[in-house]
Amino acid sequence: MKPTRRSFLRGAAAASVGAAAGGAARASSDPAFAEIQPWMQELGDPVDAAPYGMPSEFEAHVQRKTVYWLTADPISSINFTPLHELDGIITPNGLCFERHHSGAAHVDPALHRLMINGLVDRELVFTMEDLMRFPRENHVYFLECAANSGMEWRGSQLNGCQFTHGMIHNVMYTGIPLRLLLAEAGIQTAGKWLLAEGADAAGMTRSIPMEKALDDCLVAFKMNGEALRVEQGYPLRLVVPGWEGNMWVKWLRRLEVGDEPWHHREETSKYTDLLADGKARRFTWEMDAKSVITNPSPQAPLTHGAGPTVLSGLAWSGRGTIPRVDVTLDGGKNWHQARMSGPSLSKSMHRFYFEFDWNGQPLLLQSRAHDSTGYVQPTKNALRELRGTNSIYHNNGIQTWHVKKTGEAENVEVS
Ligand SMILES: Nc1nc2c(c(=O)[nH]1)N[C@H]1C(S)=C(S)[C@@H](COP(=O)(O)O)O[C@H]1N2
Ligand SMILES: [Mo]
Repeated sequence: MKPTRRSFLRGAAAASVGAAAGGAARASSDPAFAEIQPWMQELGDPVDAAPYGMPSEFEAHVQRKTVYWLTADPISSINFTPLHELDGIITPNGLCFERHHSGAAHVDPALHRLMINGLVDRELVFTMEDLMRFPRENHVYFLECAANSGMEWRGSQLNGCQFTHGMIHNVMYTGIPLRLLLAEAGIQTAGKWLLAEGADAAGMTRSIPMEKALDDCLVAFKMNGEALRVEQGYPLRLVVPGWEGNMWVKWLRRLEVGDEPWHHREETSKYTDLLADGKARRFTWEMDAKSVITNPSPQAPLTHGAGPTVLSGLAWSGRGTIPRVDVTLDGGKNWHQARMSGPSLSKSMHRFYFEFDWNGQPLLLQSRAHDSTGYVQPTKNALRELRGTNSIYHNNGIQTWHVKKTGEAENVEVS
C-alpha cells in the first residue's frame, strides 16, 4: 500500500506516543526541567576561556583506551578508537587510535625534510615550505590496522567494539598526490617499487608497488582541516587508501624508488599470515569489506527497556563503497537491510542504522557488509576454513553481540 499523507501523519502520532511510553515527554513533572539549574542563573565562560576548544566535561569518559596486557610496554603499543561513542563517519582528531613502534615522535616542521631518492632522474629534498607549493587534494579515507580484530581469530575475547574493532579511524586528509612529487623527481623505467620511511626512532619502512603510489596515494599534512596530530605523524604522513594501516608511514621523511620490494620487518615477520599448511600469505595490502554494530554493544548497553530501539554501526571496504549492510537480531536466521546514512565515499567508513521495536527478549546482533565489488563480509568460520587459526591479521569476519534481557551486551561468536 502506498502511504498517503494521512496515514503518514497517523504513523507519526503513534510514534510520538510510543516515545512518551518509552520515558520521554514528562516535562512538567520532571524536576530537571521544572527547576532552575545553576547554568541558567550564572553567566557562562567568556570567549577564549579555551583558545583551543575541548569537549564538554560531561563527555570526559569518551577516550581512546589501551588494553594493557596486549603489548609489553606503552611505547611500542596501540590504543583504540571509542567507536561506540561516535556517530556519523568522521573520527575526531583527538580520538583517532594510535599505533607506534617507538612512540609518537615530536618533529619540528622547520627541521623536517622529505627526500626522494633511488631510481630517479633527480634526487630531491623538500622542506615543508616547498611542499606547500604543490597542488593539493581533499579525501576522506579509513585507516585500519591489519591487526584490527586479530585477538578474535580463535574465538570471542574482548568485550567492546572499541577493543574488537577500534584500530580504525576515518579522516578527511588534505595532501599532495604522491604522483606529483614522484614526477618532480622523475621515475626511471626500472623504478617499480617505493620504500617509505618514517622519521621516528623505529625508522619504520614499507615497500609499496609503484602502481599504487601513482594511483591514489597522498602525502598528507592536514587531518579534518587542521595540522596532523603528533600521534598521526605530524607534520607529514603517507596516505595509502584502502590498504593496511602499517603502510601509512607517519613522520614521512624518505621515499626511495627501487626495482623490487625490500622485504623489511613489517612485510615479512609482521603483517604476514601463517596458513595451516605452513605457507604464509604475504603482501595482503587491501582491506576486505567489514562492519560492526557499535550500538548496542558491550560498552553501550540498552538501558531503556523494551520498545523503540536504534541500532547503529559502521562498514567499510578497501575496494570501494558500501552500498548495503544487512543486520540480524537472531544470530543470522533473519536478515534485514539496514538504512545507510551520510556520504558514501570510496575507501571511507559508512554509517548504517536499523530502527526496531525491541520485545525485551535476548538478541544475537550481527551486521554483514556488501561492498561495491559485490563482495560479502564472511563469517569467522568461513575465514578460518580458508586461513586456519594461526592468523592475526585481516580478520574481517562477522561480529556477534549477545544482548541480554537486562540490555547488557556481551561479545560472543555465532558463525
Ligand atoms: N613511522 C611510523 N609509521 C607508522 C607506524 C609507526 O610506528 N611508525 N605504525 C604503523 C601502523 S602499524 C599503523 S596501524 C598506522 C597507525 O596509524 P595511527 O597511529 O594514525 O592510528 O601507522 C603506521 N605508520
Ligand atoms: Mo598496524
